[in-house]
Amino acid sequence: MTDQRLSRTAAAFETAFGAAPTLFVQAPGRVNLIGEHTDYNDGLVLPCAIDYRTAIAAKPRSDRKVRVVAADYGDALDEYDLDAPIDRVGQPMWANYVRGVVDQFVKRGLPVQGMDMAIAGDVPQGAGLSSSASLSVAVGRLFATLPGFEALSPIDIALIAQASENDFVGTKCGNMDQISSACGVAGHALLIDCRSLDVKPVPMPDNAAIMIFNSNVTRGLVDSAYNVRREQCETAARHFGIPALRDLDMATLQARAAELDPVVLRRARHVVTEDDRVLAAADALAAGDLERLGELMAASHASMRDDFEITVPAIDSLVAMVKNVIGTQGGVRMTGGGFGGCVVAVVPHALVDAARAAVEREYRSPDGKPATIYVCKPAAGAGSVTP
Ligand code: GAF
Repeated sequence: MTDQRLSRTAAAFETAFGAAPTLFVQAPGRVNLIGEHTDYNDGLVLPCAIDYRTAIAAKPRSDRKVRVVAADYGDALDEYDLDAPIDRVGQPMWANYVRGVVDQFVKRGLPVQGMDMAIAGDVPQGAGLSSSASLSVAVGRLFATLPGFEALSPIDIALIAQASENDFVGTKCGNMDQISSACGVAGHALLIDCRSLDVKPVPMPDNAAIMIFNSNVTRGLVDSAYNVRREQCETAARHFGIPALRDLDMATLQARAAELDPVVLRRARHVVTEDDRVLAAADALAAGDLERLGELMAASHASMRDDFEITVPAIDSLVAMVKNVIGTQGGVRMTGGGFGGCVVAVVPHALVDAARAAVEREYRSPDGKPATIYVCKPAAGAGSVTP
């Protein structure tokens, strides 16, 4: 077994349950190239699944018991019965991502059976790279291998994972992270229409690498700030009598700007302009036009900083450091929910080392930490794996 994640899950499984697992699944994290806070506005996003994943080794049981061991959390065990109500637990938090998906399956009347599972992963946690979505999607993908689940598509699994996070875990996220994890295509970004759920793979240019710089700035108050942004977007949509900001255009927004609270106006302007940038960025990526992609990523970052107000000074400085190295030859912006987390850059392979060296030399978080740097490849979505 060469994949380190799989061998760790297999070892944790055998230690905890005294038998060998019979099923292996994995689901990737994601990085969003452009299209931030547009998913819950029914808009457009351009993420890709990354080659950092959550893996599960499992064995179906003949009874109604679920036992889950977390190799990344000291082999902590969570155990429950499918015939009793599945409750949210205070601790450990990871257990809720598994419980929530199982609960969704039960509520949808799917023929869930008992299962032993061991989980391990290498998606950086708390960095905005969707480690939790990858866990939820991996659990969904695991149960989807059982008889009676054949009709579930990758989008169904993504929506079940999102429903679990919304209703069980209590995070009011959109659908981008789960769709990216469930539907990723190796070597491609995904142009996702978060309303129609259409997913269009866009090839990554051969000459470009994806770099992720984790600022190691803790994303404080991220949930409450995220929810406030959502409410402001919903306020703007209600004002215009439309289902979501996806349905607003710039001409209408400009003509009726004076009707809106200035903060709500800025939030709406970010979403409307960001949707346009996503479409243009997908075209630029498909054409291998890194200069145009760079302009769009810069405009996206400025919009997140000035209109949506979700960047922080350390992130702005990290973006400037990378931009200084890549100039017009690629793009860089904050990625994910905001208030810290990661910066993503699409850069020619030839500039990877220079960008890394500049950030290693120049960047420190407010509490003195260097950035953690990843070079990743757009990866395939969740699936079964043969060890
Ligand atoms: C988080 C959410 F989970 C996503 O749904 C999305 O809204 C993103 O923030 C911002 O684009 O990752």
